[in-house]
Amino acid sequence: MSSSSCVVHVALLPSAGMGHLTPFLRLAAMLCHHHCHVTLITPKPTVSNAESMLLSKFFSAFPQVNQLNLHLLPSSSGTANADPFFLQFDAIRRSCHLLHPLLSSLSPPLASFVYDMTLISPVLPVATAIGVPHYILFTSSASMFCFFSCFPNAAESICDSDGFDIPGFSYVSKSWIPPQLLDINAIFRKLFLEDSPKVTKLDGVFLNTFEEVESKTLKALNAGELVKDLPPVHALGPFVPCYEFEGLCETGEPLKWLDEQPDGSVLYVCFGSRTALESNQIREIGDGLLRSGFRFLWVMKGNKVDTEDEEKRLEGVLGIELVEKIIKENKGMVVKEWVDQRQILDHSAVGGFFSHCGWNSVMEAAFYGVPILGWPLAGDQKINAEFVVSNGGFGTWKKDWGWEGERLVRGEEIGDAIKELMSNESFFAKAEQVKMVARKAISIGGSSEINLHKLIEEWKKSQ
Ligand code: UPG
Repeated sequence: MSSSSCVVHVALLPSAGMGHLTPFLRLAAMLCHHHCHVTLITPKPTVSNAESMLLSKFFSAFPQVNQLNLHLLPSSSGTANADPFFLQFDAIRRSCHLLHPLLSSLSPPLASFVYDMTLISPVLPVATAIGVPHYILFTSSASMFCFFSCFPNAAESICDSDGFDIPGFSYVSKSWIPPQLLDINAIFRKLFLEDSPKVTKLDGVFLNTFEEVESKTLKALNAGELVKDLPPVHALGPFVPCYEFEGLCETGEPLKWLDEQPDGSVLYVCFGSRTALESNQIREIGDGLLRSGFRFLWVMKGNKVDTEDEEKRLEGVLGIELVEKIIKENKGMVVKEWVDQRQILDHSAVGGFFSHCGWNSVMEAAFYGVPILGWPLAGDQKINAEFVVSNGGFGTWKKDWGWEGERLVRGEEIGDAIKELMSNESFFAKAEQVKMVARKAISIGGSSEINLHKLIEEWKKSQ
């Protein structure tokens, strides 16, 4: 087939957790809007309730998308204390050989296969055997991708040095490197060491970022300055939150409450889909919010994995005294449930975001123009927090607060940091600028839109 008008068939394979699933579904929606035929491979069962709800909403909104279930083999390294999302990465990796019969029988034949960054080693032989152009969606920043692709070379020396330099970004100090990557026995480090050298075997890398905010880093990557023979790295973001399927829940009460607050007055507090802080730290946050004197909407998570029958009452985690104080001061709302973050960030009452700096949250804040107070807790989040400061200037982060659980961050420190964010006009101005640039990148003729368009044209030609 060589017609340029033929339908392009793209298969997508996400990995575990909302932080990985959400960008895949947003990419799938973009491809549908560009008239591609999309097959979404869904590893089953999912870990969290939020993932299964999002998938069912997605398939109702996009009935034209072909769903293929990948029935997972049990994980090999299951222990009671292991992170359930890492166990799921492992289970998906161990089940990837099952993809060959699923993919090779697809009709029309695939023009492209996009899979999660955590699946490189096991998917590579399958994609190569089928002979389809294949790409990873790296669900973090270009700076983090630099770190990922250089990690094997740097791994030995990092342990004995203070850090290393990412072109166009910053010097990454050793304390920003997630502790699991410095632990020679950690699954996460093994995955990095095994997968990273294989990036040169891909046909390309997709990123949920945009050229205007990470241009030097993207240029350095694409000029081969970091890794020889690296395939093209394509910035396709920011991926737009999709009104067609993302209303996971009603988010009724928080939105009603926001409607009653003055413009720009509320700090939104949420640490992503999989962070459950210790209860003493949660209480310090509550104390800090009250001390700041600002209005707040706080989405609290009691468990790493959300379940359908989760306890929604707050007293158990916050303590009755703090709950009563919050009610008495009448300045904040606390919920212990999944909210529709996109609707909250888009609300005119929201003037700041106290975030763990998961990459999706950072891109959403950029898209909606909301300044960030970053408290990076794990993984790529310190690098993402530094992005907010050095690439967009639309926020700040506290470098001495440490990783999750490293030390108890006191309410006083939290209150001061909130005041610093919410009282600084320049953060709002910068956030507004980033929002304009983000929206331009994805509009017709914008850098990310052009990049996606070019890819689809390439796939059409190569069919
Ligand atoms: N979200 C909601 N409602 C909630 C909580 C979260 O809609 O109540 C959404 C949020 O809008 C975002 C996603 O869930 O789209 C969460 O993603 P992210 O902000 O990236 O955080 P994590 O869930 O923690 O993401 C994991 C890693 C993070 C990494 C990211 C992408 O923890 O460090 O950057 O995956 O690889």
